[in-house]
Amino acid sequence: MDLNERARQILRQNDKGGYTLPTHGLYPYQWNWDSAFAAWGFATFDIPRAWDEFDTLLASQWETGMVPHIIFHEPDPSYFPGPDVWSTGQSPATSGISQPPVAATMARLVWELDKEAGRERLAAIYPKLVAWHRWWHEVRCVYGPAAIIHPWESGRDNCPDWDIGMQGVDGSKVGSYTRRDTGHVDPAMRPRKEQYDRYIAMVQFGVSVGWDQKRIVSEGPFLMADPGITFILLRAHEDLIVLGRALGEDTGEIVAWAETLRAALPEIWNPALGAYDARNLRDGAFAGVLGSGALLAYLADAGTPALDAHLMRVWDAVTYGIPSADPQADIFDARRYWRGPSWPFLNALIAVGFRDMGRHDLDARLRRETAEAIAKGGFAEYFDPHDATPCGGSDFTWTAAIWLTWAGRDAREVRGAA
Ligand code: 9WN
Repeated sequence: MDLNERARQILRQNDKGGYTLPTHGLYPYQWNWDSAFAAWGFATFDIPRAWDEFDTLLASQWETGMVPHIIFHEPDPSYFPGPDVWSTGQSPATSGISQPPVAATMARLVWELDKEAGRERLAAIYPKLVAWHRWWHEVRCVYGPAAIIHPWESGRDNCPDWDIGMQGVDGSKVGSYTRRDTGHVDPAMRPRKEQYDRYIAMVQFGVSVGWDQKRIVSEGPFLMADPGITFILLRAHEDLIVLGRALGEDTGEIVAWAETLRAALPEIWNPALGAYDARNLRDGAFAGVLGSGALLAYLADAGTPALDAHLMRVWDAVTYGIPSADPQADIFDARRYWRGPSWPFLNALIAVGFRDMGRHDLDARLRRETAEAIAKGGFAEYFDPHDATPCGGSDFTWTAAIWLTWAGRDAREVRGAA
C-alpha cells in the first residue's frame, strides 16, 4: 500500500472520535503531546478533525491551567498505571502531571493551513493555551528553566538525563503491581523494573499530597530542569504570541514569559559538557550526558557552535535520524526506548527548528533518513538508529502524522513495509 494512504489509515484507525490513541493496546488513552502531533497530521487531509483534537485535549484542562499528560476517557485494563493509581479526582479521569507543551506550536502549523476558516477554532482554544502556558511559567519555571516532577512529564521517560534525579527516589516501598507495557512489546525495548518502581513511587507521592503541584515542586522526591521542555515551551510561547496577535489579543504577558525563559538558558548550559544539560534542582548537579532534550535547542533558535559539534558527532555515528542518547556514551542502548533509538516525531520537531534557521540541508538529511526508516520498518513508535529495526508499538499515530506533514513530503507514492 502507498505509505501516504497507510498513514491516513493509521490516523483513522486510532481515532476514537475527537481524540486519537497513540496506538491500540500499548497506549489505550489520549496522551497530551501525541494529540498535538495527531492534529498536525489530520490537518493534511481533514482540518476540522485537526481542531477537534485540540478541543478534546484542552477540555480536560485542570482549573489550575495544567493540561494533564493522559486523559482516561474510557477504562481500559491494558495500561498500567491507570486512573485508579493516579487517583486525581478529575472527570474524566486524568493523570496528575503534564507533558511537553507542544500544542501551541502544532496549533500554529494547523492554523497556517487554515487561516481564514480556522480563526474561530483558534479563538476557542487560545485562552486555554494561554492559561496552560501561565501554569508552566508560575508552577514549573519557578527556578528559571522548565522543571519536571516526574520523568513521564518530559515525554522522554527513561532517557539518561534523569538518572541522577532517579537515584534519589526510593522505589522499594511501592508494593506489588503488574506492568502491562511489557506484555505488548519486547521488555528489552522498555524501561527496567527499577525505573518503574521509582515512577510509581513518584505517583504515590503525588496522590499523598492530593496532587498539590506547589508541594510536589518543593517537597517531592524528584525535581529536574528539563532542557527539552524548556526549548519546547520557549518556542511554544513564541508561536502563541503569533497566534494571539493574529487574533488581535494583547500578548504582553506571553512576551514577558518568553523573555524570562530565554534569559534562564545559561542555567542549563553545562560548560564541562559543552552543551545544554538536564539539572537536578535539588542540588544543582548536571546530568553530564548529551540527551535528545539538548538538541531541541534548534527548535527555539538557541543553537551554538559547541552544540552543533555534538549534533554532528552523534548524528554521524548512526544511520537513521538523530539518536535519543549519545552513541559514544556507556548508557547508549540502541533499542531501549529513550536511551538510544531514533524517534521520528522528535526528528520532525528538531527539523522544524532547522527549517526556521534556514538550515535546509540538515532538514533534508533528517527527513530522508526518517523516511527511509519508516519505509523500511513501518510506522513504528521508534527505531534502532543503526539499522532501522522497528521498536515499541506499531501503527503509531505520531509516526503516521509526521510522515504526512514532513518525512514523506518528498516521497509521494512510496511503497514500503508498512
Ligand atoms: C508514559 C504515548 C507516550 C508518549 C511518551 C512515551 C510513552 C508513556 C509510557 O508513551 O510514555 O507517559 O507508558 O511509556 O515516552 O513520550 O507520550 O505515546
